[in-house]
Amino acid sequence: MFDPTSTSNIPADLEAFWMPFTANRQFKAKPRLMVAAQGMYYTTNDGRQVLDGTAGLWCVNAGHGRQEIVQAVATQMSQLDYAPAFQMGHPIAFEAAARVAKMFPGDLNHVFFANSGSEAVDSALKIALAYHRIKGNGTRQKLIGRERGYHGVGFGGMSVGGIPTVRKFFGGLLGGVDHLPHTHNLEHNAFAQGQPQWGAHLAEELERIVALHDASNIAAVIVEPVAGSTGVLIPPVGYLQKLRQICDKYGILLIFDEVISGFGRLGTGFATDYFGVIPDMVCLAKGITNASVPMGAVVVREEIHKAFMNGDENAIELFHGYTYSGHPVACAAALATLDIYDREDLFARAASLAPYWQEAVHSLKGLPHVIDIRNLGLIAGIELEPIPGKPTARAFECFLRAYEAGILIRTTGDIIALSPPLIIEKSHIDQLVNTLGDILRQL
Ligand code: PXG
Ligand code: PLP
Repeated sequence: MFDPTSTSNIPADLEAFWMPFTANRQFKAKPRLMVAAQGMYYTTNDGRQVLDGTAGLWCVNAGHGRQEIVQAVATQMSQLDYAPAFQMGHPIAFEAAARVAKMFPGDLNHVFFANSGSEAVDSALKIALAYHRIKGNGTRQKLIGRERGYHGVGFGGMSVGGIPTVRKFFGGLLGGVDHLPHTHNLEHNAFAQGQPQWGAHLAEELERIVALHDASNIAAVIVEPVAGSTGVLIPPVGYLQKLRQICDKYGILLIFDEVISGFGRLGTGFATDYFGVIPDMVCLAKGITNASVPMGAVVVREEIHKAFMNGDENAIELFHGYTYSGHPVACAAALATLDIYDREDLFARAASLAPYWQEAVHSLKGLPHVIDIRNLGLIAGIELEPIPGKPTARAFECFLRAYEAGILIRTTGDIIALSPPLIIEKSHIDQLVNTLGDILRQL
């Protein structure tokens, strides 16, 4: 039997669990199991402390084992475990929505709850389509994503997403989708610190897409303000502003997928604040509950929400929702999490650490195989030269050695992505970067 308190046990049956986004056979031959976590560190099944350089999967922004969240969740679960989400309510969902809405500027003031980033994305895309239809613009059905974008794994998010392996096995996907080019360019931007100077003009490709399809057929553009999953692509200076201008010019909704960039990752509440660009909808997940309980959300502008609140008062305005939309336990976790962010001023803390972080990660320049380093807020991407004929192998080897050496990093392709909890100390940054440097030197 698996004893979750033991630090050495490996479950006898590893077979039944089909692991997500994992090389299952390789993993099960030599499992890497976490059995506990506190603050900046995981405890592994073989009893080692591993520094969390990735905040789980970009989500444990307040660090691990936060007792305030544990207490809030336990209290909520004993008081009201669940109530129907459709045609019924419970107070804490309203409280959580108002609290999230208050974090956003302008008229981004309504919140639709989901249970993951993927669901948040599919909800936003559906709201965009329904909005245009309700406004009498039912021909606006095309959705525009971006090459190398990641928007989760629902059919909507997969279709607007631009990572080939996430798409190619799954048939025709949604029709009527087109993609902007990605902004990655080593020739112009290698080793840029913070936002690269070159590339704002790539937003003008949206003009070409509009010319091709006509604005009257386009519902929305969705982008990650900072692309995470694909290996950390920082938007060039002026790029997001230009996208906003072109969307405005043609009545196209702009959706920011802030599943990773939200909740302090850039040293501000959201990328929306960092770049000073206000989209029409924002997708959230991950850091909204510090990853303690699954939750996703879409923040929607007043004008969009208002368009639905018309017609017969008995009519359901949006035929969309999840059994667990606004789940009381997730809402309790969200409120406790947002309290921690406020009380410990963690977004400002991330901003104040960002210069040290930038200097630390860029100190790896010049080490073997490192062909680019990029950073913003408490994010870094370190791109390695692939082994000829063996893409991803070099970075994955680096990941395995890092785990053995006591640091958790994330790799995608041949890119190392770092995104630590915002509670990280300078000494942890040193540990992370020095350990990684040693590994790169020996790779
Ligand atoms: N949008 C964005 C921008 C994301 O980064 C999703 C949507 C989907 O969220 P869910 O909760 O359905 O997974 C994501 C998720 C990685 C990594 O290592 C990134 C994600 C998930 C898992 C791993 O880059 N992003
Ligand atoms: N499948 C079936 C058969 C269902 O009855 C439901 C919800 O009632 C779902 C899927 C969707 O589940 P959820 O609301 O948790 O997304």
